[in-house]
Amino acid sequence: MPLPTLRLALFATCLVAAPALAQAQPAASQTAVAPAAAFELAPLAYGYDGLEPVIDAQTMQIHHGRHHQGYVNNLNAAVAETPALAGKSLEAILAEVSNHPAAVRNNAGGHYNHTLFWTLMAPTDQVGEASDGLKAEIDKDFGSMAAFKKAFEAAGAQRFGSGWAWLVWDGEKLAVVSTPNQDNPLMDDAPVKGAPIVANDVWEHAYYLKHQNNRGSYLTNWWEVLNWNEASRLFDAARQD
Ligand code: MN3
Repeated sequence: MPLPTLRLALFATCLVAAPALAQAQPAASQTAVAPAAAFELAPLAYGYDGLEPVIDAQTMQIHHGRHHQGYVNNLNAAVAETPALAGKSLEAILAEVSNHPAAVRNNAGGHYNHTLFWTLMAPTDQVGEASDGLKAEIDKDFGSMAAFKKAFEAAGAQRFGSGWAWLVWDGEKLAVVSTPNQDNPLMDDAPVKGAPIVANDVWEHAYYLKHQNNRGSYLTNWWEVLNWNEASRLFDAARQD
């Protein structure tokens, strides 16, 4: 066999062998072919039992490992089917979400909201308290911390079915709002837009195992795990934008 032909034959052998190698190393193969912008589920900064007794470990495990993972998987599938979304950040997708199908809306919202939600909670001995700046703004816009909490709990309690309660900075003041399903204040068609400062998931899957049908019990106890350090950081960042 002339040398160039031999080289071609060897090259062809390598090509044929490549899929077998890939099968032998599925993890490496998946990494190599995954789209660069695929969204991923980040681990929690605390254990699944870290929010006990307010939120039980089994609820956290199912909520993070199954529900949130489901949003991530479905968002990646929706992005793969929508070339216009390729390479876009989550925030950029939310800012134009009214142009896209419900699968994009629900799963982009679900991924954003839950990613934020996990960071806005912490074990009770690590939650800190609202910064002086955030406290002053809450007093200014709601009258008192107690009045803010009451308004936030009411927004969560009045949301029928699934949805979220939010504290948002609209650029001039703080406001309490509620959104249905996985909608959020970053969406281009949100009735109230702004930077999320506090967010609470009020769908039953967030609390049902421990609090059953008593959403009010979940809402009033949830303050014990609200990560004020993170809420204060978000408020400072939003005011500087
Ligand atoms: Mn949820």
